[in-house]
Amino acid sequence: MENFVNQSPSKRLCISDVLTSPRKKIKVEYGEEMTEEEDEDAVLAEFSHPVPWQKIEAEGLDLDYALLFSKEEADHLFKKLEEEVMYSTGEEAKVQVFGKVYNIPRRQATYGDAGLSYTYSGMKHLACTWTPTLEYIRDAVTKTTGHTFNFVLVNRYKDGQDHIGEHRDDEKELDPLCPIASVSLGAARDFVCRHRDARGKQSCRQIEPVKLKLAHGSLLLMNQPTNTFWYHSLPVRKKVLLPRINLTFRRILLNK
Ligand SMILES: O=C(O)CCC(=O)C(=O)O
Repeated sequence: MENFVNQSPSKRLCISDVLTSPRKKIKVEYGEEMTEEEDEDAVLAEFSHPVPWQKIEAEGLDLDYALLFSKEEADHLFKKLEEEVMYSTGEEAKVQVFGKVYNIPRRQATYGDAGLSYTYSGMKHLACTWTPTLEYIRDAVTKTTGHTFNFVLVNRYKDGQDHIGEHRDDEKELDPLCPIASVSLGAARDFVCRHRDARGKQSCRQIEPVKLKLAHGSLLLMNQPTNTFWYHSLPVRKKVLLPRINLTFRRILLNK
């Protein structure tokens, strides 16, 4: 298996250029950090879901990764989302790439505050009203990170054939001060980040991709300026037979 930065506790520590003491740090609200030894009790008192964070850094890349929900809670949330989320059909289930329109290789839905919309890959997506489970997860992410979100993009991958190609979430209507918070439920999937200067045949630099396995119940924060310099994708994995739901909570700027 390749260099996955969160593959196993023993492997984590080998990749010292992208990780900073993953087991020693707990991230607290508004980005401060303190050691477990120093103030574990205060952290446990403050958050309903105490989460050990891993910081993953590379040139222009800044990610935080943690397990947010226990297996039991994640199982329950997955089941509730399967009941509640209504996925897009028709034109909204298509994507435009270099002027050509394709069916997306997964299912998608957009939820958020009243009146919000988000345009990506050439299609405008209106927000449906938050469901109770999406609100619950959004509030758990806010409680843990200190950031508020007014929109979520839901991606459902029926199995490892479903995927998302390399892209950046760099639309101008996204608030640059707010990270994109990605919650994963269901089958663990590989998540690959590639620097914009190290992509394809025209690549002008050799920069190693950063690869993570996004676990059931996990939370990944894509902090600034990650989406300026790095593309991300969820590649096809034929051996994955189970479904996965991913929620990317975002803050959309009003009047953009
Ligand atoms: O499913 C994932 O983990 C990735 C989703 C994604 O790339 C996006 O919502 O922009």
